[in-house]
Amino acid sequence: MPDTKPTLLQLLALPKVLPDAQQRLEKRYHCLKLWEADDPNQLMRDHGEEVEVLLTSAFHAARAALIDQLPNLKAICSLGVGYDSIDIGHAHAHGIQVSNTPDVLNDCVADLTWGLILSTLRGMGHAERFVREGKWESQLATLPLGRRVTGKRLGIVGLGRVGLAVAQRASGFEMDLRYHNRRPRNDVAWTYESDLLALADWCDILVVATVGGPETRHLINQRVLESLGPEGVLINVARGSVVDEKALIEALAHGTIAAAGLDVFESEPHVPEALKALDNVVLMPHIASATLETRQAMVNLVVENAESYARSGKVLTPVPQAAAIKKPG
Ligand code: 8YV
Repeated sequence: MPDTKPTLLQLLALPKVLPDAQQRLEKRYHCLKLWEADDPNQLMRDHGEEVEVLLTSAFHAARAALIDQLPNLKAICSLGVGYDSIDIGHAHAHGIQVSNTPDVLNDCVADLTWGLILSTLRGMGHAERFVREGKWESQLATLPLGRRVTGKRLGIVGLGRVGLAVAQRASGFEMDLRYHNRRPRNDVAWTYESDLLALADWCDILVVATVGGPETRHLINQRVLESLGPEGVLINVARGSVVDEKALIEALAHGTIAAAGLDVFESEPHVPEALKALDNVVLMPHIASATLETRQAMVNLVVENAESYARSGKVLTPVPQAAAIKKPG
């Protein structure tokens, strides 16, 4: 019997956290595995026209040039909540549905954010290296004191799903909290600050949890860092592009701000040597959602989106159309 299943182009192997995830895809689709092809370009030329669904991730992207190689594409299913690497406007303009994996990672990203807050203020990374390097016995007096976490003022840039989960965890630390968004939320009691510079000036710890993409590029610039000030701490779990990395390195090196905790970088996986050389920054390899439970939920949701499209012609968790018309600035 001929294979009448629709064709799904997979840009990545699904993380091996759910044993039946790939089988579930193959039950519904004829799967083209781009990473296994000897000549990926040839595969695209030979089979591009057949592809109805594209499975990608926040890392593997789906730019306009790729979308244009797939003239019969109807749906993009992306693993990850961020869609800044997907040309949403282009996809929607061509009637292509786009789905991401929202919500299932909020808790783990928020947990890691607090891990970064704690390890940055308490100097835990530095102290851990100190023990491993055998310095405890002889050089304890040289270990700098950390900063108290409890009772600090917390500013959140981007009180979306992740920002909210970060905020909810602040009460245990008796923190006063304000946030900056494109517009105030009417479902929270925290103070809205329409002026990002004023928020940075007010807070001790500035957490960046906003979306990536052109509209937030270098939102955290030299002026924001100056407002945060020499006692201030920056935490970024959003996208590297949101922070002007050059300005941040300068600010950390010259004491314009006290410290930073970063899970994301401008040119991942490249981390500038100048950042690695600084002791007042905690560096993580983009692991905020990297727990077994959350990755299982993310893989399950990306497969559910593909299954839902095969069943009903509709993805389950679409990226809203409005995401395409956000204006820069
Ligand atoms: C993942 C992320 O590491 O969801 C996102 O947008 O940045 C991370 O949770 C990544 O998406 C894995 O594909």
